[in-house]
Amino acid sequence: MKTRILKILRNAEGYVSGQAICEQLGVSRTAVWKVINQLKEEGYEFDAVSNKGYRIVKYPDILTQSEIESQLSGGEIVKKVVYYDKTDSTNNRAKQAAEEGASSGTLFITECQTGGRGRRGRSWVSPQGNGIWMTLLLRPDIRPDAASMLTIVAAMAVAGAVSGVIGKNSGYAGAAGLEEQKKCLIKWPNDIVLGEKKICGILTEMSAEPEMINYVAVGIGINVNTENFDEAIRDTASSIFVQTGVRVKRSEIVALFAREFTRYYESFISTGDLSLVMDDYNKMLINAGRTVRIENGGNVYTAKAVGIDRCGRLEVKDENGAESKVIAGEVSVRGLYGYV
Ligand code: BTX
Repeated sequence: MKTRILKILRNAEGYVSGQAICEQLGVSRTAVWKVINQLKEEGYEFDAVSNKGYRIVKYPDILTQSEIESQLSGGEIVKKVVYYDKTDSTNNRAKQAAEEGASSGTLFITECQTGGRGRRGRSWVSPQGNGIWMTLLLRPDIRPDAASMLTIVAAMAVAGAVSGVIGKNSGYAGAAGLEEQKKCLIKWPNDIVLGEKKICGILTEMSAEPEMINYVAVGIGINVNTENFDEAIRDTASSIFVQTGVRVKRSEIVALFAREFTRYYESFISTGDLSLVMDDYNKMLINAGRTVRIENGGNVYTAKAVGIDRCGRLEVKDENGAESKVIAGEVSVRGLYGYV
């Protein structure tokens, strides 16, 4: 009921009377009043005027189930949000819930991870209060070898959502003389970069039979309002706030991510590959047209990145114009002089 009341208030043009909420939801005045008090405790601020009703004047920067679900339309792939104040890793929560039968479209999200994981055993720094640490559980009807493309789909959705939210919020940031809006780009295959620094990483894990996927857990970590980074990652890591000077509400990014993900995911599922979305991806690809250094085991070479193909492989051209394709997971791609 909290989500439904929040949604009514959020979508209202002006004030909404307690009576109108009661009638719409078929609940008592006391029940509404209780929820409003709970929301106040969570940090929502109301303007309450007699004869008119309630209006939310300030939203807290929180990631609770009702804060996020009240911003979804119902048409998204994300159907349900499970929130934790703190957990070891949302990928662990998603995988455990998946084993216990949780449905596709459940999003696990937390304020703080104590054991955030990156790829290949690396760790992911996930402090309290300023980032988005979330995992989307999916049960797609695709071949297991196509699952890695979901990482590409998720990367596009994050880049689209971050660009969208910065764009929306920098309207007034621009007026305050802050830095111009920056576009969020992707470093192949799945690092999201802003101002050439990494603001997001994606860890996709899967449980499958030879011919069938049980589930995929797409874990996404986004540095949103982080101001300081550990010494070890300071050179490459950044946040939306550091890069743009704009503080955005994290739940807005999650809600827009859910919409963007749905759009790209549906295209992906309809063909089983990236043919309908690769042009969009290549427009967001920071490596495109740049020389990259490719490390494949002991074999290190440089080549110019062109773009991805419909399977998500990176097409590169060496100095003699010879083309080849790089497969994610086997190689490391860096810029010639640094991270990109
Ligand atoms: P990755 O292997 O590409 O990146 C890990 C590397 O990135 C680390 O070794 C470190 O150098 C750097 N790094 C660590 N923390 C951060 C950070 N906060 N910002 C920028 N750089 C950092 C990327 O792996 C996959 C990350 C997925 C994280 C999500 S969070 C929700 C979900 N739960 C979970 O445990 N992991 C995923």
